Amino acid sequence: MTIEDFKYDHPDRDVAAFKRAVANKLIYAVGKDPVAASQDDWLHATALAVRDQLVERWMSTTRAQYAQRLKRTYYLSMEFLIGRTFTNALLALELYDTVKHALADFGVDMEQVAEREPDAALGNGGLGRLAACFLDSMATLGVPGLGYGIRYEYGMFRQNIVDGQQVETPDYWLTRGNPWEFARPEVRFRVRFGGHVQKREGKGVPYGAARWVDTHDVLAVAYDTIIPGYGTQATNTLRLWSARATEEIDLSAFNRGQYMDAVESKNHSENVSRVLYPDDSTPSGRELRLHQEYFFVSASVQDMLHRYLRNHDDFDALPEQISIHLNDTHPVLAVPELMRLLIDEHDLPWDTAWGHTQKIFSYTNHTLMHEALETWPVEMFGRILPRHLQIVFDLNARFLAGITQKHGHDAELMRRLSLIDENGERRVRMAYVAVLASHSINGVSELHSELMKQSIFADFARLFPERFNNKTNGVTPRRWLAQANPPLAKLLDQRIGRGWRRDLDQLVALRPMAQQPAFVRAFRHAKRENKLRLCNWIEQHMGLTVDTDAMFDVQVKRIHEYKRQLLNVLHVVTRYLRILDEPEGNHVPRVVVFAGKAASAYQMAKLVIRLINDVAAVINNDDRANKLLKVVFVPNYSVSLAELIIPAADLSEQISTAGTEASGTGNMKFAINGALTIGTLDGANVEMRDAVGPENFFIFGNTTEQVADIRASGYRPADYYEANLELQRALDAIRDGMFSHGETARYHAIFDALVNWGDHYQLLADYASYIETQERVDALYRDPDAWARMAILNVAGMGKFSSDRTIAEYAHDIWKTKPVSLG
Ligand code: 26V
Repeated sequence: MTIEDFKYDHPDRDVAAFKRAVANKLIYAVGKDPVAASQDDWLHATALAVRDQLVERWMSTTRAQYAQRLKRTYYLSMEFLIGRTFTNALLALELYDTVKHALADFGVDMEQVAEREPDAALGNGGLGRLAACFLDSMATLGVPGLGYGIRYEYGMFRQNIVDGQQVETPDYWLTRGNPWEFARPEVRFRVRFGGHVQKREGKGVPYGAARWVDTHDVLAVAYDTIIPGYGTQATNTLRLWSARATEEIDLSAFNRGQYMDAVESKNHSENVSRVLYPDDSTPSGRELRLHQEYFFVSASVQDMLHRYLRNHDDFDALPEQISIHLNDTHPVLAVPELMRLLIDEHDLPWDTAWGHTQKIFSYTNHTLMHEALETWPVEMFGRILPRHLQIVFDLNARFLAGITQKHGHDAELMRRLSLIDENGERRVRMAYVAVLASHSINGVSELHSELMKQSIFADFARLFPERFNNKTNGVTPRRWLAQANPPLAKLLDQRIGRGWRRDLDQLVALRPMAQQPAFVRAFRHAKRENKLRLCNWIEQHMGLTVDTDAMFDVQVKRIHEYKRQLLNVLHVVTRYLRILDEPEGNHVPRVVVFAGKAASAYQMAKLVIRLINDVAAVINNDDRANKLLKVVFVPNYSVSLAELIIPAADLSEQISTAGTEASGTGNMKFAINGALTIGTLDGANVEMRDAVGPENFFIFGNTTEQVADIRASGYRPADYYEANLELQRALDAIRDGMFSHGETARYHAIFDALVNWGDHYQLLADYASYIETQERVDALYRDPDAWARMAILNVAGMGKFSSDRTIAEYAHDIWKTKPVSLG
């Protein structure tokens, strides 16, 4: 049979055809009588019908990639923070109105149904969401590739706020099944752990080759999701691995009558893909995490080689055919895994394998925070992955020998460059393995890429300057503008056409419109609609009434000391005290919105959440102030909530200590949606300010250099506390129980961290500048048209911050991939 003879029902796209498709899915796939169908059933049926529309694109993309023998990029990431898929797919397929009408004919409200979809929250924050934006852009640009990750059964925990405090509950997102994925039970690879290593010798066996024996094995089973491109037939694939026991149950144990033991060991193997680690600040050091990392990269690399070998019979062309990108160090084990497979299983000599490896790998660093840099104890590494430890040791020995040859013996330099940290318990430095193995190492903003070369990778940047480069992050305008902000998207379509979805630079056409009163009015109207939508949500879900005309001042992101939510709180408290001082004063009304999760073991971050909620409770219930100031902590921040909150913001808070936020991507999402930014010269804020003009951007605080100088010359936060009476009052109010019913112990740790224990992130040093800048923000807000004009100029300048631009740079500079061409 040829493909031409293969007949099937091509899914039509009109309302009638779509109604039939949904009806068929409801009955034959979901198995529900329409009279008994719930909203979840309708969602499931509709999702399956929508997915059908993606399959042909997917198959023709894959076929074309093969036919054109294109180089593929494999994007390895422990996290993909996808969020919902339904609305995104409808927009990509331009089926939104069709499906809405089809469902309306069944008496089903599409928007309500869409709200039922659980987020795929397979990530912590910035790094995971970036991976999701990149998949979208790769599909849209036709970059041949695949995202590889883990199909966690439990995603990011759900955050409940109980008595003002964070309480975590598990996020079992697969309860009702996942209509978007294709299970591929036949695509499975054996992943081995433990055991020991034997030498292999003999004819044709390369020097150093080994056999890895007596291992505990787990199977990795593939699940594929189609990632649609926008304005193209091209798609991308996200392949996630799920752990299965190698045997259904251990029969020998079973026969001995130890039924529970047998089943338990099966469960144990399958734990590998059970749960996302919800900490993005400190590596847990837990063995399960190392198992997860190796599990998914081993399956992925085996899968790549398997695909390559389908149309090659040696490895000569491997570097021209594949490129592997490491999203931070979490997938770095792919390096020794590729080496192991090439040498031990395919008999390549070490030097050939290493030459290929260095051409294939590239690596992105996402944080300079020392405590976030991954290292694994040599003891644990060797116990779980004995062969990989040998390979890392060999790499290290060869690397350091080469250095000695070139630069002479320098013990101090060796100590600094070694892949093994020998200070105290010996540990493998994963970032160094990544740097050594990669031909490209990039940071995620200009500032961060520079700091990376001066700090954590200083020695390597001197050795291999040509490897280091910058790729400033971006966000997908499909989700973060077209989907999240229908009122603004519609206005843009009317005034500048629809092209901005695929070419965000077209937003510059808005620049002259900032001077057109009619456009300014329409722009303000769109913002107001988004604010109303958020007001309604807050009213319904939190029972709080907020004023739509107040300035919506928003900080939503993970809770971290370096992101300085506390600085924001200090401003809120200062504002509150000013209102109490001068009830009749001319205050600009504000609604200050926070949202974000704290890692469950991060006590200080959790205390910050509690403080925000306590401050909110006091201010919101104080009739002297609550017309002018409200504080809202939106629980359980997620991609879906970001899509609701960000378009409603007037002011975006990007206030990390300069030099600490690698890039930020929330900052971009806000500006694209017409918020003004108050921020430090940190991460991508610097480039955003340059893109929109400094006169349209509220910068405050010390620069990276000033922060470093202050630290070096002995920072004394108590001096700032003594000198600034308003700061002192705000801090004293927190310390003395104004927000904790007079309970003075509750926030002592916060007061002390700032005033007495060194204020590591220099909040007090930036406080005065922050407050003064907030006053300028207020002044502008008093002139709503002037505010809107500036916001328009921000939107107009954001073209650079599309992830399409970022991915085009990766593809051109690093991966050297050509887009697929679809007839
Ligand atoms: C770090 C760690 C460290 C130990 C193990 C578990 C774990 C899991 C996740 C992470 C990620 C931290 C790095 C991160 O998310 N960086 C953020 O990356 C964004 C995308 O490049 C960037 O915009 C943010 O500034 C940066 O904080």
